[in-house]
Amino acid sequence: MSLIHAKTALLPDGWAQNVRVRLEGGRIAEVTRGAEPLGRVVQCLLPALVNLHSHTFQRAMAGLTEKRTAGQDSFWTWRTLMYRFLEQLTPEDVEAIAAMVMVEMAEAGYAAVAEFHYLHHAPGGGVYADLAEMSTRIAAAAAETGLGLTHLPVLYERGGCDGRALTAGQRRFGNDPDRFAALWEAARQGLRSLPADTVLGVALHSLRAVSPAGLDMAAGIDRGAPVHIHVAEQMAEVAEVMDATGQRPVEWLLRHQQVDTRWCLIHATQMTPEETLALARSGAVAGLCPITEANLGDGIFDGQRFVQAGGRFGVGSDSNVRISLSEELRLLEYSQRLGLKGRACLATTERSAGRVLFEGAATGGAQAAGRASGAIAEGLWADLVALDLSGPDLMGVQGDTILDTWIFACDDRLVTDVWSAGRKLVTAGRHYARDQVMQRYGATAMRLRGSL
Ligand code: NGQ
Ligand code: ZN
Repeated sequence: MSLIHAKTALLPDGWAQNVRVRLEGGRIAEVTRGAEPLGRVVQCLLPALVNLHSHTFQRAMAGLTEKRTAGQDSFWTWRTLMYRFLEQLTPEDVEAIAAMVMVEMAEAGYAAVAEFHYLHHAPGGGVYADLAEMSTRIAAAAAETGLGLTHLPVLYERGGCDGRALTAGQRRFGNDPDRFAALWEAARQGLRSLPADTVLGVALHSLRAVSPAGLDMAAGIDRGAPVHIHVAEQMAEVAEVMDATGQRPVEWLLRHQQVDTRWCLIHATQMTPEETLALARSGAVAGLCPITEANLGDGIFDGQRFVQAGGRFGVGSDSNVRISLSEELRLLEYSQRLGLKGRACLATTERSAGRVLFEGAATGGAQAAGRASGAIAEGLWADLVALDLSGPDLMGVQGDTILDTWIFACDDRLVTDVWSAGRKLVTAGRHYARDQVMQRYGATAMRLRGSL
């Protein structure tokens, strides 16, 4: 059992002062307002977020893809570089990179990650002795770093909507539905040694890479588990799905699957207003990755319309080109401002932009990850983050302005402490395993960088 005392805390019904949180068995056992200071004293306590979309391995190519390679570089030329990069990754590399990413996520204020995991096989496409070798490596990184894990093995069947074969660069991802079912079961075994907050879900890579039959099979593999899919990220993707089905990707998915609260639609940057409203009504989470979407030139999510219609959203760091929770939320709001030529686009009359962003991403991220968290409330996992309010920007600041100042004027260096299901990951801004993880990562990344 342990106690945290927060001078100010964001509770489900708003800000409260002198809040004592009692942790037991990884969960929040009791929340008391107006308490005397006992236990670990922090200045500001918030629910820690789930990072709802990540491909950890892409972290090691951050910064290496910003040069001109074609007449006009694009998402698709970046993808070619990404395929070239991943060709040489060993299981040891994948584990070393994942551990580094998880340390960085924790230090940014995330308590958990939903890892959209599609790099399954050996170079050339041969299977490892353990079909879920790579999943087991992600699990090992989670065990070493303590970050909460929602593991999402990804079905990837084909090179495009017309059923074309996988290209050489895609062979490491490929499975037919039967082998995928076996891999998914093996992944469950690989997660066995992880703590009780671990979740196994499922993902479909995209409507390009998964057949309608594959989609039915994977979405039905566990009716209680989260289902994620990359949807409508690029214009060329919309055109390809239109060509094959006569419908736009989000439109097609909403008509052909029972898209409800266990679904998370990643990106959804290309939607008509009708699709945006229909997605908001479905109860599914829109998984937004504003930093990566900007980096890859995806376009702008129709956020104001979606949020005003009651749509649920969360944020993820996707390519991990930069891992920063505050920047992810800032860019989500700023992209709306740039598109709409307005200000405070996601704010309501009662709640500031920072508050809407943070609370929305807290509850949406938890829903998308199938994780009982996202608020400081009894019974939920103790996923908590503490901020330092003693610096020049935050001295004397209260309420929603704390979140606005963190998100729009500061960065993740305000994060002092992070707990994931009660595990203490970060103290004084540093993850407990940072040194050992960084040493291993440094050697790995130096070697890999030569390939791009
Ligand atoms: C991925 N990334 O799977 O890593 C994709 C690129 C694709 C993003 N969608 C590959 N951001 O979509 O085919
Ligand atoms: Zn992605």
